[in-house]
Amino acid sequence: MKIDAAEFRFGCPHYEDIPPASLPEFAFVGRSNVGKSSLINMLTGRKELAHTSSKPGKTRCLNIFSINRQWHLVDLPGYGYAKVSKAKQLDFNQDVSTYLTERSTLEQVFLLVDSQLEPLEQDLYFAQWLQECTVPFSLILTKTDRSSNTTVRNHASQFEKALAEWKLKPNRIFNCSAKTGKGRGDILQWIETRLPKKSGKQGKGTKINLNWMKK
Ligand SMILES: Nc1nc2c(ncn2[C@@H]2O[C@H](COP(=O)(O)OP(=O)(O)O)[C@@H](O)[C@H]2O)c(=O)[nH]1
Ligand SMILES: [Mg+2]
Repeated sequence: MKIDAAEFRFGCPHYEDIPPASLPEFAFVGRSNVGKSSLINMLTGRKELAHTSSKPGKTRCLNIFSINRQWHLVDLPGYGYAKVSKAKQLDFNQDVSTYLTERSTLEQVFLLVDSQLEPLEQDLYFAQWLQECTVPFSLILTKTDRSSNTTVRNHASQFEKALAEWKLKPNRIFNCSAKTGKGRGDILQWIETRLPKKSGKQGKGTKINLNWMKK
């Protein structure tokens, strides 16, 4: 998939304020600092689209980007904030969990995990929760350029083992590096196969709900 257009559409901490469901959505989520913003910039080929920050917990909004006016990339707040209060953390998680369980156009979640680390319980619990809520997900092992191929392979197979033990079934597992661009083609191609085929005809009678703009 060639990315012709990537535009920031909307950013808000609360689920009830986000625009009504329209295009197919692919959401990206993971612990703070896992490399989510860097990956989004790498996938879209835009250097500053998702703000890359070294401060954990800075991305607190559900951010929606329109890609090729065909699908939405949704950047969800990271979980496991170190520097936000427990009460706030709960707040953010509530909005994320509502989004993940109620958004009708959500096609799939990409759960990012750090390839430099052995599988973390926190990530496995999150994957378990997704599966219990019947939210389809794939795993992305990030920052593969930072370790040797052997280390990445070891961690990947530890992950596969843990997934089997926890009876978790991701659609796919991708290896990625925002630095080298590894995995970009695979992920974009995978997303493309999930998009409705372009018919060349205008969709008839598609009602757009604009109520949210009137608030
Ligand atoms: N070498 C390398 N560094 C990365 C990669 N992805 C992210 N980083 C670095 O990891 C840190 C956290 O990345 P960021 O994208 O802000 O993580 P986020 O908190 O999940 O959005 C930053 O210093 C990035 O430059 C990668 O693929 N390779
Ligand atoms: Mg970020």
